[in-house]
Amino acid sequence: MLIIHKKKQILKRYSGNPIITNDMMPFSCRGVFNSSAVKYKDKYVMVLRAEGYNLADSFWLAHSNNGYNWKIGDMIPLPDTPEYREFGANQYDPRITRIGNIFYITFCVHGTDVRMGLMSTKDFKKFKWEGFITGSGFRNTVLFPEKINGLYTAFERPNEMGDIWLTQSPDLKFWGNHKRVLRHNDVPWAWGKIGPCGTPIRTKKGWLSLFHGVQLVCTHESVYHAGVMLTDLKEPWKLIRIGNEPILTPETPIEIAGHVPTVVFASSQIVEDDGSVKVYFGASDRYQCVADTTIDLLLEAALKR
Ligand code: BMA
Repeated sequence: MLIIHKKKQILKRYSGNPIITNDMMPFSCRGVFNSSAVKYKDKYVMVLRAEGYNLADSFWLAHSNNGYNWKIGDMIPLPDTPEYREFGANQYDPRITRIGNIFYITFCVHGTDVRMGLMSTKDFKKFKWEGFITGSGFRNTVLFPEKINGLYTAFERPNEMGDIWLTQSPDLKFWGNHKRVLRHNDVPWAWGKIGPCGTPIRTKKGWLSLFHGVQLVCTHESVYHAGVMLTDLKEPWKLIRIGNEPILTPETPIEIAGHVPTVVFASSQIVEDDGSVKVYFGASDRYQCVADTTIDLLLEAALKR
C-alpha cells in the first residue's frame, strides 16, 4: 500500500551547525563527528570522536553551558592493558549512558575485527577501563539508563548481519538473554545495515530509541539516515513500532559532501526537563552537529508516521 505522510518537521537542525569542527582541535585533526553528549552537574559534556589525518581516532572532552557552544577539553586516555593493545588498532563511536552516578562509555574497538569496549567515569576526570563487553563481530552497543528486571540491558548490532539485538547482564561482564529486536529488512527506508544510536529514553509509551539505517544506492554509496523506534518498557526486546520514514536524512551541504558523503549519524540525545530533546549527530564523518526536537514529536514519528 502506498503511504503518503503529511509534511511535518520532526527534527530542526541548529542554525549554528556544525557545532564542532576539526579546526577547533589542538592536534592535526581531519574531523570531529559521531560524538556523545550528556548533562553533568547542570552543564553539558561531550566525548568527541576526533580523527587524525593518519585516520587514528582519539576521544576528547568538550564542555558547554548550553549544549550548542562548545569548548574543547582534554584528551581521554585510552585503556592501556595488554589485552586492549593486542586487539585494538583504533576506537570510535563513543556512547555515554548514565546509570546512577556512573557514566558508562561504550565504544567500538577496531583491530582485525571489531568489538565493544566499556569505560566508566564519575567525574569526567578519571576514567576506568571496564573491559570488553562483546566478543569479536559486534558494534554499536548502547546501554539502557537503568537495570531492567535486575539486569543491565543493552542494544547491540552484530557487525555483519545488520539487525538490532538486545542483551542483558548481571554485572556488565557476562552477557546473555540475547533477543532480536528489529530486522534490517523490516525498515522500509533502509535495506542495508541498521544499528542503535544513543541511550534509549524511558517514556510512558515505551522505550524510545533512535537508530541508524543504511540505504544502499546503485552508485555504490551508503546513505545513512536516522529513524525512531519504540519498544516495550518491561520487555524491551518487544518492538512496538518503528516510524516508517526517517527523522533525519542527509540534506545540507555538509551532510552530503564531507569525508564520507551522504551520512548523518545520530549518536546521542539529551532530554531536557521540559521535554525538549537535543539530538547530536555526525555529518559526513567530518563535522559534529545538533538538532532540536521534543519527546512528543519523536513519539509521533514512532507511532503515527
Ligand atoms: C559506520 C561507522 C560510523 C560511520 C559510518 C559511515 O560503520 O563507522 O562511525 O559514520 O560507518 O562511514
